[in-house]
Amino acid sequence: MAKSKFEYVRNFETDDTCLRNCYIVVRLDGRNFHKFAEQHKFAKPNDDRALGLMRKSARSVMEELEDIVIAYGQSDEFSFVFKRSSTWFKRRASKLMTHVASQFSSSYVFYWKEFFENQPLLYPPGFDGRVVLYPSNRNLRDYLSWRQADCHINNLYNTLFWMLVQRRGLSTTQAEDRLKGTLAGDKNEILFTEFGINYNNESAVHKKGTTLIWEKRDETIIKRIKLPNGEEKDMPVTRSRRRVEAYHCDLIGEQFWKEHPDILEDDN
Ligand code: DGT
Ligand code: MG
Ligand code: MG
Ligand code: MG
Ligand code: MG
Repeated sequence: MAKSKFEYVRNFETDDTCLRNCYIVVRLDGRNFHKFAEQHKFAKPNDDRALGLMRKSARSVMEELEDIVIAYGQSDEFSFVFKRSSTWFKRRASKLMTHVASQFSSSYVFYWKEFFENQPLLYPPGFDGRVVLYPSNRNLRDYLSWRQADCHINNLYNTLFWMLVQRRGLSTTQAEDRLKGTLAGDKNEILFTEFGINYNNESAVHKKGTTLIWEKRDETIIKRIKLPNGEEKDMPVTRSRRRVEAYHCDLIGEQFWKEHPDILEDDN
C-alpha cells in the first residue's frame, strides 16, 4: 500500500514498553474524592457502599482484562498487578494503564445504582492512573505491604478522629489537635479507654482493605445426558472454574503468600 506523506508523524510516538521480567503495577486513585465523598454523603470514616462499588469495579477490571494476578484496594484507590511474563498489549504502559482506568471508571458508573440505591450519581467521577515496575517478588510484596500499611494507619486515625467528632462533639480542628503527635499505641489506648473500642475487633475490610485474586473452584452442575438407548438421565458434571475471590486479610506477613503460592512467579 502506498504511504501518504503524512505517515512520518507516527515516528513522534514514543516507546513506553515496560521492562521485561518486571511486575507491572497500575494504581488508580479517585480524583478529588474528598469532595466526591462529601457530595454523595459517604458515611464516615468508611462507607461500605463505596467500598463495595470499588471492589465490584476492580473485579470487572480483572475479569475483562488479561494477565492481572492480584489487585489490592482501599479508600479511593486500587492497584492492579500484571504478571511479570505478561505480553498483553506488548507491555505498552499507556495501553495497560488506560485500559485499566477506563474499564474501572465505566464500571464504577455502570454499577453505581447497585450500591447507592437512594443516592443519585451527581457528576461523572474520574480516576488517575500510574504505572510502576517492580523487578522482584520482594519489591512487589513490599509495594503491597506499603499500601496495606497506609490503609491501617489511615483507618486507625480516621476511626478515632470521627469518634472524637461524632461521640465527643469535638470540632474537626479540636480532634486534629487532640491527635497531633499521637502514636498508634496512643490511639489504640484512647479508643479503648474513652470509647470502649478494641481496634482489633473492627471490621477486616476497613483495617486490611480488599485483595482480589483468581481461584479455581470445582463446580458441579446437573446435566441432562442422552443415553445410547435414547433415554435421558440427569448426571452430575464437575468442572473447574476460575473466579475472582475477595479477601480482607494481612498481606504483609508470610501466611497469605504461603497459602497462595501461584500468584507470584519465581524470581529467576
Ligand atoms: P486526589 O486523589 O489528589 O485527586 O484527591 P482526593 O481528595 O481523592 O484525596 P486522596 O485520594 O488522598 O484521599 C481520598 C479521599 O476520599 C479522602 O478525602 C477520603 C475520601 N474517602 C475515601 N473513602 C471514603 C469513605 O469510605 N468515606 C468517606 N467519608 N470518605 C472517603
Ligand atoms: Mg492523591
Ligand atoms: Mg483520590
Ligand atoms: Mg486516595
Ligand atoms: Mg483501536
